Amino acid sequence: MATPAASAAEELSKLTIDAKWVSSAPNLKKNLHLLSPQQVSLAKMLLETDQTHLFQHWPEPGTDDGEKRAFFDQISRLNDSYPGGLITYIKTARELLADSKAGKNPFDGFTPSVPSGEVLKFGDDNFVQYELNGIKEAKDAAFVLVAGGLGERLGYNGIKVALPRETTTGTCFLQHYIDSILALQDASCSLVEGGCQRKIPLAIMTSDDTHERTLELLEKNYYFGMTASQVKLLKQEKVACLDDNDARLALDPKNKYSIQTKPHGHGDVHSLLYSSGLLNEWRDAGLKWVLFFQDTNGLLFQAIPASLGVSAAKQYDVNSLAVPRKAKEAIGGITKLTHSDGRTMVINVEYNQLDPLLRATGYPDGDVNSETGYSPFPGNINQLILAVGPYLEELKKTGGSIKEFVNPKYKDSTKTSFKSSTRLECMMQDYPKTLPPTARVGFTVMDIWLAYAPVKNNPEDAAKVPKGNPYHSATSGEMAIYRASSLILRKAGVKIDDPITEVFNGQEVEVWPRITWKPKWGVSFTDITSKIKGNNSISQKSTLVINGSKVVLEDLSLNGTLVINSNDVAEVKVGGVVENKGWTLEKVDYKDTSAPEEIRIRGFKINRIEQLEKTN
Ligand code: UGB
Repeated sequence: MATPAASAAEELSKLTIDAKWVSSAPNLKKNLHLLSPQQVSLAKMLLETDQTHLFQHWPEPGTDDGEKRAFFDQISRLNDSYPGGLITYIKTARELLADSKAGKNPFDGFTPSVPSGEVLKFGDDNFVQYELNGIKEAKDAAFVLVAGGLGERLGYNGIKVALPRETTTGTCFLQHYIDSILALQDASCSLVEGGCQRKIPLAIMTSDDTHERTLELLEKNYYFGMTASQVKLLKQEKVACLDDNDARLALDPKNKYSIQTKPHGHGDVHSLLYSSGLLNEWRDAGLKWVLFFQDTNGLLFQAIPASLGVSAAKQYDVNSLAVPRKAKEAIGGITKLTHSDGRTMVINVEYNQLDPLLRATGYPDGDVNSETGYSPFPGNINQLILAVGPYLEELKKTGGSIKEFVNPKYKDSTKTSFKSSTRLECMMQDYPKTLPPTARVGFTVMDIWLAYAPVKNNPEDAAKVPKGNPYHSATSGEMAIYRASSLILRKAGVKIDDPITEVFNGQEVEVWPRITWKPKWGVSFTDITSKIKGNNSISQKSTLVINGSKVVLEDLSLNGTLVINSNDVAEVKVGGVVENKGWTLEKVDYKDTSAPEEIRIRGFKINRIEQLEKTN
């Protein structure tokens, strides 16, 4: 049995490194005997892809030998976690970097046009019917939360799913999502004779940056009521950073034996679902739908049943949930693209690409609003519904690898060097790019106030968005919850005072009554209207918290704070005049470091002066 050193030497003898390599990688050659045969073949791959710079600083054997081996352990991980290995990554990077330097437009030859899809109006008969159908479908759905992204733009150091969706109850996004899925599961399974045989699964894509803290949040809270087996965490690997147009791998500035890495983008979710076998498992279990959603959109589940109903009615292979989009808003636009060769596809065109594409194809003003006050292209909110069958067929062909892009920050117009290292990225909504023209790709437009208020921008950036465009901040995200709850109850016949306008962290926002309920109280508008009786009114200064499913509001007149807890067994009827000092909003300055981070980023805190609490 050859010793590792002998095998390395043998592997070395096979190493067809021509003189060029030896001269430029002499330090590697001196250290080859330290490496295992697999590591030697990885070294060969690096030399053959012109990565000799990685070894120039390597000292004589005997110094840093452990770090040298650790370097190849990381190379091996990067090689294994990328479809086609590092050699494919570097080759693809060179092609995309050349296109980027040449200013090649990825949409060359395509003409954009406004796509057609289903446009829903909250609460009308069409919406109500789709919603009820969607609840029937929910038991056959799996949910996938992409939560590997860091809150860089948000300037928040924790994991975003741990942020409070609203600070009236302090319920975090992850708890709200799980509460919502469990509420859908109960509502959907109550329609099945004898109940359901299985639970709705939730997969969460994490990354090195979010995995441990997401798992800890789940375990500390007993999975917020889900069984542990109902939740699967899939960790996406980061990808190697690139220092220049030749796709030279970037070394970590803090460690010359480590390759710098950054997230590859939420598009990884497709290859992870496929390679983990989870998608096959869901198909074998008879599931029909996979719903993808992102980490900080607290309104989302109010729109999911109806959009699932649209998917079922139209038998869409792909249904993108969309909202009316303001021109120049930092969200992608759903666009029909027709190629000169006849190919068509309906896909998301990212916000930084839409304007140049339009200007290059007969829209001289680029990305502008139409007479409706909104862009003609619906806004992508990264909430996709895919039909399991066609999805699995497609991934069998592609392995889940998604068309990538590169977005280097060049030093100057010569585009010859970067301000900082770049990397290949992919987006989950680019999945339809590889689909055949026969694929049934549609979208469902929802009211923004009902469906979409992500928390992405830190206060400074939020305060700078073009006037009239959404802030996408912690402030606007929380206020949107109260506005949506108020508008839903108004539609259900409750008299709700108009909001007042206040400024928090430099953002002027509408402050509606602080109304929030547990998802199980109302999974559909039909459900909610069945729990509103008589004449109810809620003043602007009020707070209403409904913590149970069997709560009925009847002839309630609220001017203060009312918290209703119900054990979901006996019905709790709440009415009459409730008047107290209530809970007030107090401004908190973003720079006030004495306040917790999750409070500073929204610019206010709630003072609980007086409330009435009813528990059955
Ligand atoms: N995410 C991951 O899980 N892994 C990653 O590597 C990166 C992100 P961002 P983005 O709805 O407002 C998207 O960064 O990508 C998760 C759409 O592209 O918050 O800039 C991350 O945790 C855009 O068309 O958003 O923009 C988060 O949950 C528009 O829809 C999610 O992916 C925009 O979202 C989104 O990542 C939006």
